[in-house]
Amino acid sequence: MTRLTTHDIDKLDSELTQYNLSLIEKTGVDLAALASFAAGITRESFKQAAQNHMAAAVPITSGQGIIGGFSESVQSIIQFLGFDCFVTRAADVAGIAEAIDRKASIIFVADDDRFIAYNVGKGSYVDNGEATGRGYVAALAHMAKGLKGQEVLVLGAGPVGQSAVAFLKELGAWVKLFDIQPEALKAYQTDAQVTIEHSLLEALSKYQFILDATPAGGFIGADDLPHEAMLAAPGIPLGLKQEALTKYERHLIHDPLQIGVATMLAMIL
Ligand code: 2YJ
Repeated sequence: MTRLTTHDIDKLDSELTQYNLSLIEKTGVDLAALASFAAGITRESFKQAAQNHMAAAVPITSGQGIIGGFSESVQSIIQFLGFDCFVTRAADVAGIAEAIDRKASIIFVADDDRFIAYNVGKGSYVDNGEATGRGYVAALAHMAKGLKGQEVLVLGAGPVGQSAVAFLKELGAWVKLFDIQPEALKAYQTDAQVTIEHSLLEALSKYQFILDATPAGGFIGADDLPHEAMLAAPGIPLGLKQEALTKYERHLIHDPLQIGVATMLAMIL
């Protein structure tokens, strides 16, 4: 799993408005609408829920430690969606205690392996991998003006890819799934809505709609994809090579944190 760096997120806060406008341009809807759709709630009820919640982001020092600006970026995204959110002064367990003392009802915490949003009242949590998979499918579905009956290539059968496959199936898409590790595909061998792809290059050339949930960077060239390709790419670093990025930028959804965090929030309410 890729670990974010400060560099990935250093402009996130100041560019959220612009980011949201570019999402609208590409998908027709904004971040709140995509997250609501991914969570299966209405945009109205998402907006409404902001009145009843206080969120907190707790920095976690374990493993490789705090990523400068990570908790603050989570806070910015949540505030951008109209919710109150604070970053705790204390880290780790003391930070969780502080969040609860200060009446947080939703707590965001991440270490090197997991990133979760915990609903204090309900005692339930949402994982970033699952939320990211759903959120990017929501973005791709809007870009494609619906995915029912469409073929969608999913690259990577890790937590994000698995969640994407599940949501694509809910939406009635035909999933084409590739992973460099064949063991990761075992669970899908008898799935009538999922076809396993064995050649990456062949698969890339065949499908218009692509969800890249791999942690691999720079493996998709400009000539590898159909001209009309649309991509949702949660993976970091980006799978597209520079020349492919230039060619497909207007039909590419890719961000370090925004869609995942927004969808975690919508799902945990
Ligand atoms: O609190 C902090 O600043 C750090 N402990 C944050 C660590 C963030 N974690 C990651 O970037 C990991 N890759 C986990 C993210 C899971 C994404 N599905």
